[in-house]
Amino acid sequence: MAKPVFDIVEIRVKTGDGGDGAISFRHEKFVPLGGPDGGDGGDGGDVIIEADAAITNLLRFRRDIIYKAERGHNGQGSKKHGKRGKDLVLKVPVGTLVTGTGQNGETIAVADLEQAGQREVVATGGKGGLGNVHFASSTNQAPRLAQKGEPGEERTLLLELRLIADVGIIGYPNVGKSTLLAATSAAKPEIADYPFTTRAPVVGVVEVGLDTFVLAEVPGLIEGAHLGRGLGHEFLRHATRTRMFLHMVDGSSPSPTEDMTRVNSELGMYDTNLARKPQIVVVSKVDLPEVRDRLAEITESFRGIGITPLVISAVTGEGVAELMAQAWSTLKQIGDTREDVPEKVFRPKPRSPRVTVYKEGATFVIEAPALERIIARSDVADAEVRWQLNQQIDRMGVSRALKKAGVVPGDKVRCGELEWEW
Ligand SMILES: Nc1nc2c(ncn2[C@@H]2O[C@H](COP(=O)(O)OP(=O)(O)OP(=O)(O)O)[C@@H](O)[C@H]2O)c(=O)[nH]1
Ligand SMILES: [Mg+2]
Repeated sequence: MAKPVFDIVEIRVKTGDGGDGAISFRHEKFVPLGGPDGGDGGDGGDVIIEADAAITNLLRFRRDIIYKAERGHNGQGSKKHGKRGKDLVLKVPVGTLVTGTGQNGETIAVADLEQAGQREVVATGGKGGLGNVHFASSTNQAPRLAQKGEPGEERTLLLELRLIADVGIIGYPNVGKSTLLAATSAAKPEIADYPFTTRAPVVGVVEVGLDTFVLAEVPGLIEGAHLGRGLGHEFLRHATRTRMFLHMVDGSSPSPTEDMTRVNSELGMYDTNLARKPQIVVVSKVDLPEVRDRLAEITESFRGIGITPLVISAVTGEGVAELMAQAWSTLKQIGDTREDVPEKVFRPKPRSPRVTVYKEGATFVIEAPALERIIARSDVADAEVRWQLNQQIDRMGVSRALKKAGVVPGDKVRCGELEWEW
C-alpha cells in the first residue's frame, strides 16, 4: 500500500501567460482607417499560497498535475484592456514552509507560512502584451505592431509541514492517546484495544476558556524508532513538528517510569532538540481499579526521578481539564520555538526588458524578450509591417546594441523567429 503523503510534497505550479496586445483601428463613419486603438493584454494570474487554519495536512496535493493560474485575456479594440487572469490560490496548513530551487541548484525558501490567513505570491504571472496604440509615432500613424503576452512562470516547489500542532501526544501504542484527543476536541480518531490503531497524525482543536491550541496524536512509536523501525521514522518526523509534548504512559503498565525513560531515550537518539522539548507527563487510565490501587506507588516512582505526573482518565474525564489548562500555560511560556528556516531569498523574476547580442557563427543573435514578443505577434511577412518593426528596433535600443557588437550592413541578424539582413 502506498503511504499517503502527509507532511511533505513536491508540486509543480505555473502562472498564467500574459494576454496578447490587440492590433485594431478605430472605425468611424466616413473615416476609412482611424487611428490605432488596440488595447493591452491582461497580466496572467499569479500562484499564491495561503495558510488556512482549517487545513491540517498536505494530502490534497498531487504530484502528477500542474497547478495553473489563469491566462490573461487578450486586449481588444476601442483600447479595451484584456482582463487579468485569475490567481490560483493554494491553501496549505499553518506552519508550511515552501522551498524551491535557486539558479545554482541550491535550496531557497520561497515562503514561510506561519500565520493563518497569511498569503504569499510564489510565482508571478506573465505581463500582458502591449496593444498597437503604443506603437504609433509621428512617422507611423497606422502601426500594425502589437506584443504577445509574456509566458507564465513554471516552478517546482516543495511544501513541507513544519508544525502540525502546538502540542503532540506521544507515548507507546495503546496508552490512550486517541481517547484523550477525542475527549478534548472534535477530532474523531479511531480507538481500539490494539497497538498502532492510529497510523497518521490526527489533529484537533482544544478550547481552554477563550483560548485554543492545536493538539495532535503523534502515532507509531516503538523502540528503535530512531533507526526507522516500524512507523518509527515517521513518528519522529511528526514529533519535530510540535512545540511541546504530552507524554502519556499507561497506568496499567508494569513500569510506567521505565516506559517514559525509554521513549525519551528514543527521542534523544533521533534528535537532542526533541528530547529538550517541554513535556508534561500524563499517567492514563486511572479509572481502572488496578491503576488506582497502585497510584501512590506510581507517582512516588516518578517523583524519585524528579517528575510530577498528572493523573487522568480520558474515559471518565478525571484530571483532563487540569491537564489541558497546564498544557496551555506551558505553551504560553514557551512562545514560538520554531527551528531555523533557510534564509528567504526568493525574488520575483526580473522584468527589465534587457537587450543582449551575441554571435552564432556569422549571425548576430538579438536576445530581447520584449522585442521577440512583438515579432511573434506581428505579421512579419508583410513588407510594411517589417518597415514598422525596423523603426521599433531602433527605438528599443537594439540598433545601438548591434553596432556595439560590430554589425555592418549586409550581416545576418536574428531575433526570435525573424532573420534579416542588416
Ligand atoms: N479504562 C480506560 N481505558 C482507556 C482509557 N484511555 C484509553 N483506554 C483504552 O485503551 C485502548 C487504547 O486506546 P487508544 O486511545 O486507541 O490508544 P492509542 O494510544 O491512541 O493507541 P494507538 O493509536 O494504537 O497507538 C482502548 O481500548 C481504549 O478504550 C482510559 O482512560 N481508561
Ligand atoms: Mg491512537
